[in-house]
Amino acid sequence: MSHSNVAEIIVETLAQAGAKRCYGVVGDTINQFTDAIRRSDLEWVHVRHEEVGGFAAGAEAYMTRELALCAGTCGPGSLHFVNGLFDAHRNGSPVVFIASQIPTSESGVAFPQDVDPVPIYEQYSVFCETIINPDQARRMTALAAQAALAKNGVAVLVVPGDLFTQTPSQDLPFRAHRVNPVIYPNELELAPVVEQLNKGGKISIFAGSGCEGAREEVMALAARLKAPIAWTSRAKDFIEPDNPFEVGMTGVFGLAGGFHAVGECDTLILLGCNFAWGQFYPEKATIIQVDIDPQQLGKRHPVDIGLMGSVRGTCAVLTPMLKEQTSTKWLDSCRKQYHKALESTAHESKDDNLIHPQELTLALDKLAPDNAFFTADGGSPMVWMLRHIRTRGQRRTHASLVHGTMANAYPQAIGIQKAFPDRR
Ligand SMILES: Cc1ncc(C[n+]2csc(CCOP(=O)(O)OP(=O)(O)O)c2C)c(N)n1
Repeated sequence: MSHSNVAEIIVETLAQAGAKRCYGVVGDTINQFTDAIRRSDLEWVHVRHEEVGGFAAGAEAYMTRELALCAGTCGPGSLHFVNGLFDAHRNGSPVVFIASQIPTSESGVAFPQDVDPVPIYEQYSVFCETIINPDQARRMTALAAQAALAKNGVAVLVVPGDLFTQTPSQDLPFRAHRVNPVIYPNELELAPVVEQLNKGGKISIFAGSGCEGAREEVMALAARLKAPIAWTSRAKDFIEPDNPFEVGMTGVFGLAGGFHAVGECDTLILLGCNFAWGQFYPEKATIIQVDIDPQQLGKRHPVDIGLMGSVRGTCAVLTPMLKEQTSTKWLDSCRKQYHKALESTAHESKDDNLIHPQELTLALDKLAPDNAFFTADGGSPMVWMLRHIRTRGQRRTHASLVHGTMANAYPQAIGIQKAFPDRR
């Protein structure tokens, strides 16, 4: 017989998995859970609207790569998290969301506030299950945390309010396991890639968010191929700093350098890149795609060679197999276009008395510390941030880039500030 109740077991299992704080609004069906948090080392962060909690948890988890939590009351409380948590999930943030539910005795009889969160959250989550028996509490919580951390997304745990105070008949030591394997293609799979890249010509790299933690390896590949590196908005922080191959973004946020590097190359290497707008892919080039998730291969545009592997692991084995290219003509032309376009969009209109947003962004870029975090709302603010804030190593940027919602910047900043109180 366990001495802990379900609320205490959930809190303990999540803290063990690395969680530090939980965002939400207290009340009715969640009260026993928040009381267990009060008696633990976890911090409860009160918000006025749950959407803020979803954004804050998502941004905290995005920047720390550790678990962040949020918790909602039954019905409207848990519903309010939708935009924040869809954003967190689509940004690849490991978050566990405790969606409390009406008491089991009232289930199925249209009790006030009854809303089934499962069909809502299962479409954008890595785990979405209900604890229906106290004996499941530790196992289900461990599996939720494990799914969020391993699959980088939101895990939803639905808990009827009356279960929180119940005590399981047995409580086995289930816990979340963390994995971090190095995955790369075998030699047979790499052979056609080596053959294609050794032909030389106009080779470009298009780096996506899968390049997180792979900066050195991507740079070494570009150096060997003399390839310009274009990046997606979510790869900016990992690829932009101190990069002699930089050509910026393509697409509607991008500028000439990235647009030409991607659209007019002979060979395009997509590295952990899930760029969704087909019209910006090249018409004739040979396309090689590397992704840790094989389901992403050829998803956005037809590709010639699809490889499963982490960007870091794949570049590390591929680069030494390649001939060193010597001509920098293609790289130089793309870089020249990028820097020219960056300069001209930064100072678009100077002949009136208005403060143009690009100038304001440049001023922030100049004055902010080298390790500052920047968040920007959906709309043009995020375009100015992505173009004109130079990340310089420790700086980080965040916005609602896949979900594309609005009013995200302030709540995301709350979560980041909580996790990094000493940085701006
Ligand atoms: C929640 C939400 N509502 C509406 C939209 C559609 N939308 C995207 S950008 C935008 C305009 C944003 O306007 P503003 O904040 O003034 O920025 P700007 O016009 O400078 O882009 C709108 C309405 C959205 N993406 N998300």
